[in-house]
Amino acid sequence: MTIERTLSIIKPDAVEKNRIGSIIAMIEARGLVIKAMKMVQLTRLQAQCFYAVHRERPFFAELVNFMTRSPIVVMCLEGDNAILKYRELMGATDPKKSTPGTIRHAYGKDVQENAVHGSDAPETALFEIAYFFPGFKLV
Ligand code: FUP
Repeated sequence: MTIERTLSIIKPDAVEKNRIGSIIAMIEARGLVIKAMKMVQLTRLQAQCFYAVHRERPFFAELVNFMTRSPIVVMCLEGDNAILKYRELMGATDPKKSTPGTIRHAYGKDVQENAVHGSDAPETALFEIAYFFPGFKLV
């Protein structure tokens, strides 16, 4: 058993579609436990800093516009192998290539409006959890 924590975001598109509860139900059904949660609307600066790793990518400006257009729900999830388990539950970045049963297959539209975010590695999870929940126990 490797108990991990990971950061999950329900993105603006899914919040606008009133899917917060449906997505949380999928997360809980997968055995992941919500250890912290809040609903916030990101400023442009907050979105730019969170996605700083993508700042040179051609889609960066659009991504910041999208992530700031409506509130998001941010959660710290915990469970055995939580990082990979949640990535599998999210499905492929492009919802059209995602597997049935995944969150992005159910609620995503395209590579930008893909309903959810999840940390992709232990170091990323540490940074992302601390970014949204400063002072929170990280592991
Ligand atoms: P993922 O880890 O599955 O969220 O996907 P990536 O790390 O490849 O992409 C990071 C973010 O950039 C995702 F939220 C989706 C977004 N993105 C775009 O907005 N446009 C693109 O063409 C590709 C990715």
